[in-house]
Amino acid sequence: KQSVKLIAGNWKMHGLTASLAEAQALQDAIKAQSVTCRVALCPPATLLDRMRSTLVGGKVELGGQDCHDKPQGAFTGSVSAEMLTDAGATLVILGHSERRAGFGETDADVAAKVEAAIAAGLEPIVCVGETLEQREAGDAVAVVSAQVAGSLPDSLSERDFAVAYEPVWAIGTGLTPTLEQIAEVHAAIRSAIIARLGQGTAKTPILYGGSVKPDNAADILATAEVGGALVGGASLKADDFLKIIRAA
Ligand code: G2H
Repeated sequence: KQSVKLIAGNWKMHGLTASLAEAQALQDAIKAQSVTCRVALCPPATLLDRMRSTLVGGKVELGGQDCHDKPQGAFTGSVSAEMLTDAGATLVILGHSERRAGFGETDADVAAKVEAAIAAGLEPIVCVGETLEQREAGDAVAVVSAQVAGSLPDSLSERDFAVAYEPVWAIGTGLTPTLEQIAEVHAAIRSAIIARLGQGTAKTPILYGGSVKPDNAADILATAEVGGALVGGASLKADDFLKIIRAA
């Protein structure tokens, strides 16, 4: 349904009150230039509400980085999708490899969180990606296709969402796949999304993530089936993130 590129910043566990100045600088720069892509920031949940107040009236969308699959309850330390919405988020990153690897999230867990997110009116960005071991074994396409099939619930077919291809070995390492490798996996992801949810998802954005920087963003964003970027480290400074946004 969408064709405008989405550039989303994933701040991970970085960001205190002082970081709101970076978000403000980003918004001011976007307003001053004619930026046509969608821009989102996904700060720690503690900053969402204040970031909403800081960025009022601008075009920067806000997202969470994870949510629980239940709307509320005795789940100490967790944040629900509805709480993210309440704090100003319209998107949520789900199934990031740091959640899959560090918190044991399975495809079924991710699918349940996606259900919770769409019930709360959030647009999920569902992350998939192979490890270096899987790539070297020639399994990248199979692994990623299986993650897509297992992480996208039926109820997404009528909803806006995005998939992000984030090869685990490219995250925070400065390494990136070749443009040919990105194109190959993005084509496979497109096929897997359509196989799972039908032709209505032929334009669902497939973002690339993993060491996207100002100097490689233009080439990556011009690659076939790359509908945007999920940016970690380079989204923390407004200047760097802006250069990536301008490349979209
Ligand atoms: C991948 C990415 C953002 P970075 O995790 O989700 O981080 O750009 O720092 O590799």
